[in-house]
Amino acid sequence: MTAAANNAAKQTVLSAVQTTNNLHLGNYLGAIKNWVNYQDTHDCIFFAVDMHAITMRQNPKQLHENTYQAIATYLACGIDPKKSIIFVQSHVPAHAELSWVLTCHSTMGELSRMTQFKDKSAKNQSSSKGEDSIPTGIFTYPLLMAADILLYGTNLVPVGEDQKQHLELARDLAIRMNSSYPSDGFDIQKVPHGTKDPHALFVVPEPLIGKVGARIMSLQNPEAKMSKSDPTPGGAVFLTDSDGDIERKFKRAVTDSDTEVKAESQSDGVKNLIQIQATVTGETYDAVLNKYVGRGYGYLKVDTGKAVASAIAPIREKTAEYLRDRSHLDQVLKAGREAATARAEKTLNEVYKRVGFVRQ
Ligand code: AQP
Repeated sequence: MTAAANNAAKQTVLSAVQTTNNLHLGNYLGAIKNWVNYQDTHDCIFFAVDMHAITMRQNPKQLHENTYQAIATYLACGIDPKKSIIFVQSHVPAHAELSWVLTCHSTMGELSRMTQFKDKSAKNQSSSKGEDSIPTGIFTYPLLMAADILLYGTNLVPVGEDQKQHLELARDLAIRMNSSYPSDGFDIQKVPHGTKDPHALFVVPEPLIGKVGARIMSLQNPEAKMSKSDPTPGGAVFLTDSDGDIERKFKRAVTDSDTEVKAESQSDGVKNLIQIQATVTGETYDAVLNKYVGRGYGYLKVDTGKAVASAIAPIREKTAEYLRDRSHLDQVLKAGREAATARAEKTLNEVYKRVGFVRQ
């Protein structure tokens, strides 16, 4: 059965977080909090992406620890191995294998147009070494991401604004491969325009926009998204931070040169604080805004810090508990690896067969 045919009653949702550092408030509010809700309505696949993480040089011990930390955090946030497939990307070799096939079906031009490649390579480019300082993995990263998605017959991919272009590439590749490699007896050239191969190789994935926390910004540079690799101290609130650290980070959050909250317009820093408080408490943006209009920024910072600290505390405690029992985490990962491998290998076999590789 091809991945396309493997579309059971529920639609498949797939998402992941890179293991470049501990997870932060943006990962929780923008991604994992939504994943928890999808579990009751969708066929869910969530994994930790260690292979993407090494596109930038990582400390091996730290990467190893971050990977367990990510899986423990998923469980602590409510991702349930009985409802979802949970695994580590490098445990399923089909990701790297399909990525190579996709590499051979993409062009330098389309990868060069990826804005994340342009941004990350600009950051990485030292004046003395030029292009020699840009890891090739940053360039080919979207192809591994396309493989992650296409292996599982994914219908829906929860994506942030910054990942939309990569999803678009995954869609283009799925369409290109479906038309280049139709199923036996289905000649795409000889059928009426627009006819769909009922046994298409890949499902063409769609973006899924989450209900909450679309984009959480850095507390120190509110024009940039909160990021694991942000070097500015206090910019990111990690899910491992103590209550005291969280409250301190919010007290020091950058706002603007005004002193009090205005009803008519808010700076990026103030908007971010309101958005975070609203997402954490479940209130609307306007309801939070109305509580602070005419009051000093300090009140908004303190209350938001407290709200975030009380939302994160149970996650931090449960994560630490899961991390104390590595053999349980390993069992969860083994079951996840087996379930993911079974699905991924079906797709990969079909891909290899259709491109003409000899199968044994
Ligand atoms: N600031 C954010 N606000 C809302 N959602 C966010 N996500 C990440 N940052 C925010 C969402 O979390 C999921 C996993 O993202 P990721 O960690 O794999 O990669 P990223 O988007 O590149 O996150 P970082 O923290 O910026 O990682 P580094 O610094 O390692 O590159 C995605 O769904 C993402 O939208």
